[in-house]
Amino acid sequence: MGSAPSDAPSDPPAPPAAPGPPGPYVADTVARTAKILVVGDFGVGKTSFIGSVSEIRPLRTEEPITEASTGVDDLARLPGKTSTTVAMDFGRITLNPSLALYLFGTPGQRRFWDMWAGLAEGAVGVLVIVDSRRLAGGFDVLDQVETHVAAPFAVAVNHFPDTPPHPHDRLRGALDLLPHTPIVDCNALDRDSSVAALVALAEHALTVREPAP
Ligand SMILES: Nc1nc2c(ncn2[C@@H]2O[C@H](COP(=O)(O)OP(=O)(O)OP(=O)(O)O)[C@@H](O)[C@H]2O)c(=O)[nH]1
Ligand SMILES: [Mg+2]
Repeated sequence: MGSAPSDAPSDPPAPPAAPGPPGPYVADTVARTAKILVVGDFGVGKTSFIGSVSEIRPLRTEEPITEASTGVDDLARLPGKTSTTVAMDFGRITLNPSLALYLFGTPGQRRFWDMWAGLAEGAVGVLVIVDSRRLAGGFDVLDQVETHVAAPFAVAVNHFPDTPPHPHDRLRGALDLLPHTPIVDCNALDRDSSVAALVALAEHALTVREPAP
């Protein structure tokens, strides 16, 4: 006749799951999570940055660049760029066994900058990425962040191969940054340097929230 029901008392217990690399679920050791906003001008490397650090397959909203971009978005230094973020990027990184960061990336085209304030809701820190070849674009981005986002920020200079490194004191002056605002160099395509930028931001955000006695 029929076979025994699968939940019969004689069924052996399932073996424990083998430990492995971070999967889709947050590790049991994680006690705190924090939301981080990743912002920057058009094509500075936000999507690349989140893609290189995320331990889960990042959520992307890439669409082909259309003629509406002509004369508006600076594609001169981005010959291989054929798509752009139209809503957001999302990724996750477990920074240490007890802390995971949720990364929300903004769209870079200026007609989408109104979305930033909504995406920033609940963020504890903002990573402002600037393109080492187009520093001037960072000025408007910082203005937008200071006006519409109430969270501490750090600046990550995404270093493209055809530019010399910028001394941080000159950069601080050029972008009119406060003395305590962290500046870090990174390569958005390189995981280690991108993680280092997030660590600098996390440390800064914690210092601002919990100032030393
Ligand atoms: N060589 C080099 N190329 C980079 C680096 N970061 C990004 N790129 C390239 O620059 C282009 C733009 O990168 P994206 O990550 O799409 O930039 P984005 O800021 O997300 O762009 P939008 O969403 O359109 O604003 C891509 O072709 C990347 O491969 C970098 O550090 N070095
Ligand atoms: Mg993007």
